[in-house]
Amino acid sequence: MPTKLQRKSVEEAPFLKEMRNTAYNMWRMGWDERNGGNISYLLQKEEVSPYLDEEQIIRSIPIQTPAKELEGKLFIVTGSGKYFRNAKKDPRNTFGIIKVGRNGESIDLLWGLEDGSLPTSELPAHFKSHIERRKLDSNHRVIIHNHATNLLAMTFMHELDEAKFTKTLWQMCTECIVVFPDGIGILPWLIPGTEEIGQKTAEKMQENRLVLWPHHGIFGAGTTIDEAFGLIETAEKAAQIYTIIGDPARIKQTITDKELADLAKAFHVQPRKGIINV
Ligand code: 2HA
Ligand code: ZN
Repeated sequence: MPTKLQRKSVEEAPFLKEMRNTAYNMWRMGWDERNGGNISYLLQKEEVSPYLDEEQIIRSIPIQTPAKELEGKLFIVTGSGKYFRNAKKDPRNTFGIIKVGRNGESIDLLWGLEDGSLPTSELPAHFKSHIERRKLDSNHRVIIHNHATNLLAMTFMHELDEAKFTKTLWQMCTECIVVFPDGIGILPWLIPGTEEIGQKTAEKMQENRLVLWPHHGIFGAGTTIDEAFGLIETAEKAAQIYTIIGDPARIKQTITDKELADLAKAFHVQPRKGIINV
């Protein structure tokens, strides 16, 4: 009989530390009041195997929206109703490590969510967005949703036209066009947690890694947590400048279209079409 593999405690896993820090930092930024926000992070089998046996299922959870493309994939996710304020002190209840079951019709819990809670209520938007982003980039791994304050405020003050919104953000900080040349997708107002908002978010993710939910929050995608967080952080900073300005009538000068085009060229990025007029 082979000796049973000695596995390490999940609490030592670098991916769990990253999730704890990220969720807690988002709360500190004021972007995740109460149980606001959610994160899902695709894990490689080699990352998980030192800590967990994929065959040891704690419970199986049916999902309304099959995600066949993700069958067998492992994720660490935030739980439904979880307060990110508690992410550091209570990881075993705040997070869950899940494996997507056969045909993507259920998920198997391997660790966490110890109080019997479910994965994030926004799982349809996360899973569908992962599927779309992975079609475009096989390194894609992370979806983050939060209620970034100034982006949310901007959805009351600014026209919800994607091209105009993107251009305003690009003009607020020089780095923006370099960080998100693909711009920002904007949905109409929709009920959160639904299949519909999940589907529409994922459709926007075919073009942009940032998707704005008016009067609610933002979704960001990335190959790493740093990248997805940094993307949201950069757009939120631009939105903060916009809200500090307060009234567009106060703007005396801005980054010109020619300067935006020069920036894109200097940093070798392809800006979304139809925004810069040069
Ligand atoms: O409560 O942010 O969109 C979690 C959410 C739902
Ligand atoms: Zn939300």
